[in-house]
Amino acid sequence: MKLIGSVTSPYVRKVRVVMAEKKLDFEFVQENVWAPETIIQQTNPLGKVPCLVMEDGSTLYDSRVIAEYIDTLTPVCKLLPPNGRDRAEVKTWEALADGVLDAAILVRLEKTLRPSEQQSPEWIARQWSKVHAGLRVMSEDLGDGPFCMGKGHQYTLADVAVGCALGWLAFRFPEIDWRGDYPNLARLFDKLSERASFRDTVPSLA
Ligand code: GSF
Repeated sequence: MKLIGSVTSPYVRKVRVVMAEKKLDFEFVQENVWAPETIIQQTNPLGKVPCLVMEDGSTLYDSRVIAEYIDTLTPVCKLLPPNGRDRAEVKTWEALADGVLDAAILVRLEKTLRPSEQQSPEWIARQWSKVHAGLRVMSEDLGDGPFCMGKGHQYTLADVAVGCALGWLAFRFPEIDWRGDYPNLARLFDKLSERASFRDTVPSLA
């Protein structure tokens, strides 16, 4: 399997963490989707990473589809409950974490790609409100539990997604004090950061 991605994308990181937890081998092919010469659309018409290319050349996107698929490949470290309400709950955590990222990334793109006179403060404020509401709900739902899913559950894809979202906020928007505002998210993040899967995929500019 070939994973097309970048070392800064939090969605790509989510897939890399899942691959590592499942102890699966893959080739990591780095692609700068913002470069004019990018060929990402040959594998993903949406022009986005991550994109998984399988042995027969067929492709999967986006990160949620890839993560769900990879979890079925081996029983090692099951990250999604098999069915029912629990599975939907893990997927909702993932949607929340990805949604926080979607909003924060829109802010980043607005601020980095648009000339300042064309930027919309209302649009930016709208996206920030999603980020802050999302963080608040993550913290409330985590409570004092050891992982995102409550009683009877261990580490799941919910924790992977939340860890990647928090890690990316720390990387691109260190001024957002989610650690100070939500010590329980900081506690979870620090615990996740000790795992080899997270340690080996810390976002970097290199
Ligand atoms: C988001 C992928 C995405 O926006 C997923 O895979 O979960 N819902 C999708 N990827 C960004 C890179 S990044 O900001 O992480 C991307 O490839 N953007 C290129 C573009 O043209 O939007």
